[in-house]
Amino acid sequence: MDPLIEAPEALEAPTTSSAVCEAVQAGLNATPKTLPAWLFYDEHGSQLFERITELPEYYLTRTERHLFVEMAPTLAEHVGTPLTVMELGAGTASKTGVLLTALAQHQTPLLYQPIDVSASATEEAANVLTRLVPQLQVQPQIANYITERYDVERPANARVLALYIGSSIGNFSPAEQQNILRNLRSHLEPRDTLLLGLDLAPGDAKSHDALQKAYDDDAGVTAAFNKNVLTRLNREIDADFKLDQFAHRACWNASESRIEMHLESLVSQTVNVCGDAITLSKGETIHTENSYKFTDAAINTLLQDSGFSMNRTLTDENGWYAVVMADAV
Ligand code: AVI
Repeated sequence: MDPLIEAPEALEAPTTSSAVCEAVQAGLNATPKTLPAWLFYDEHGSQLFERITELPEYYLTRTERHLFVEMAPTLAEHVGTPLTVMELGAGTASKTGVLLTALAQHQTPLLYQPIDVSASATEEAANVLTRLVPQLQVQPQIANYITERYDVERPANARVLALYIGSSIGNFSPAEQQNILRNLRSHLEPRDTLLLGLDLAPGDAKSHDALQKAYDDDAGVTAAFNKNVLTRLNREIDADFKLDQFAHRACWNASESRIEMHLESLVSQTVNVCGDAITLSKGETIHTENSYKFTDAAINTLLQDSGFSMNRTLTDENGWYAVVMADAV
């Protein structure tokens, strides 16, 4: 497929080890040092992420699921019928079942179009969802929605409900967020609906401490998720990171409105990466992830700049997380 959005290297997993070397060396020779975010999601990293979503401190997944249960009837009424549902980065679609169950009560059959880079995750989603919602017709597309073209099928007269949930948008820079939504908008028509899940910025409702703990839990699962990128590099490109010489750090960057994850070098050391000797001083960090958090004003601006208008926002009783219904204009 043709590249669609000019994606920074950070978003695309290379397929050869020399390309991995090139991407990793570029990041580790930069100032400050960085590693690309795709490194998180090997098999073990994906399992660790699943465990993160069940942690008491990681409120995002749990809260979003509750909001879906609460809003499903209103959403079904708003979008009406005939309808088709598509989802960007659907993965195993573990939370989508709640919405599809409600929507399928108003329409049979219901066409669901998950788009994801992982064929195995999409297959699992199709199996689980069709058992849960027998009226569902699942039509998956295997594509990287950041860098590849995708299609949205529209059965006669149907409105499209586009799902982009799980706070996935938060792992992209503001420019990338806008590109993703603008590209999505180009597949939609006025009166189609976007359902967007976003994590809210700390403030009166959510303390910095609560946010910090969501990314640095007591059981150390997020620390293991972060350090797993080093294990992956040791295995895949024969690097020699010593895991006990790095510590997981999560910190709030107020001016960028994002939580950053870093790996801090606990000693002065040299690491060999693809024949390159990388030196790290004591206390120096490797920046591994950004997770942007949104104010109401930022959500409005992002939607408006991408061709949507906010219809309704649902937040949990704590005011920590938001699911936004927005109409294509
Ligand atoms: C996948 N993404 C929405 C998660 C987040 O909250 O930004 C990734 C994550 N990183 C650490 N914990 C969870």
